[in-house]
Amino acid sequence: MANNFVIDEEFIASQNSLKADELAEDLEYLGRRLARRGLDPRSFVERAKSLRVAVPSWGVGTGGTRFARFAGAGEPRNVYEKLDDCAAINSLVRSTSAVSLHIPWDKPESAETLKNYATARGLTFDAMNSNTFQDQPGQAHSYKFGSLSHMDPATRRQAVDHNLECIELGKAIGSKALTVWVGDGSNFAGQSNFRVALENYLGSMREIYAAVPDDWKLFIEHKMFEPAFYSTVISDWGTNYYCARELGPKAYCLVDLGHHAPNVNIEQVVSRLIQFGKLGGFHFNDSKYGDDDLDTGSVKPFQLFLIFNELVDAEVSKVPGFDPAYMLDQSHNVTDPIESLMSSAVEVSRAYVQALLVDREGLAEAQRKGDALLAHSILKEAFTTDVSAILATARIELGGAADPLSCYRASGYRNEKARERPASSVISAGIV
Ligand code: PSV
Ligand code: MN
Repeated sequence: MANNFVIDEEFIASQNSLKADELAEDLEYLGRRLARRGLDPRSFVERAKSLRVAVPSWGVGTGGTRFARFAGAGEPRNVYEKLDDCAAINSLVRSTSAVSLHIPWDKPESAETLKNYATARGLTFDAMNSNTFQDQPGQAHSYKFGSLSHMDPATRRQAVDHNLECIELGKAIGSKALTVWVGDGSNFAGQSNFRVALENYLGSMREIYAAVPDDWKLFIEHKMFEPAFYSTVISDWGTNYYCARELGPKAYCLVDLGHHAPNVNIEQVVSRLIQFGKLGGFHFNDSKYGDDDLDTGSVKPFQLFLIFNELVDAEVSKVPGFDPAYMLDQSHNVTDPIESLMSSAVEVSRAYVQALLVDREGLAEAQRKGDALLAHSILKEAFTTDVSAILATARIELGGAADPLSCYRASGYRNEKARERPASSVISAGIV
């Protein structure tokens, strides 16, 4: 342990005491504001404490673009160091106790060792992610022209087997879901037969589905473009929904916020999937142009709020089977990934609590009367309420930081890791 610096609880508590007066003042003001509406901030603190969002193992390293990757100091060099960083994030924000792994990037030598390592740090494993969008050394068949939808049955077989391997590893480490995203598609009109490609994909997915344990979920990600730029096989939520329905009750649609055409009404997509009983979960991130993988809530916080407005609407309406999984999926090119993941997790909680503040009866009444502006202003009132004090209180009560960013910076964690983890000389590029 001497060579594995952690941000301990005593340090967090001492940092929190520096913020105590400020927080008490903010909470009192917010309490008075909410009391005018007959609301008690306490109940929102409890709700904030219950929200969980998983962090992606691949998000704790510095990301890159297809042009370059500018490595950061003290980056994790293996899955164990990634878990250390995930544990640091969770120690401060307390809403990210689950980690989503990507295989083979995170393939351990021993599943048991990995599981024990995570457990010792208060972490569990969220959805497993398979990777058939890259070739691995020594692989018999290339994914250059697709994987689960490939024209060659042997390539499809290999891609299916990889997913089965992910399920087996997931079972050993306590995961309960598999997320499948394929890069399959085409770059030229005529390159691929759309119908055949989807049939091939479904045939492969049926085999994967059959291996998914009954208490698991199978998440399917749609994505409009990239790396294929003319067409993708699972291009949109409609195709995704069709596939999830074809496969059966364990299959659900996963909405990655960056995977739609610009200006698509994602909150409505979310509502549709809720209504059709197929919303599996999210990969949260934000974007200006495409699948930018920017920090959640950094570009379009109102969109994030509107998505949570749909989620809370489903929660309070007790929609049967509604239980989406929340995950972050981001690429941090110019920030310390730990800082970005912490602030993104906080933004997810913020959107949730703001959505809880929506006067749902007032909204329904305004909708009945066709009062568009009143309906909109009810949403805006919730969205513009600063719930930071509720979020900070929830974190503190769970043992986390009043201000995760300042606490993290004061801890010197990154410098300690830079010392513990000398930079590797490997130059890597790529979206991940
Ligand atoms: C694809 O863009 C994606 O969103 C999928 O979730 C991948 O697994 C992930 O990014 C990692 O690059
Ligand atoms: Mn994703």
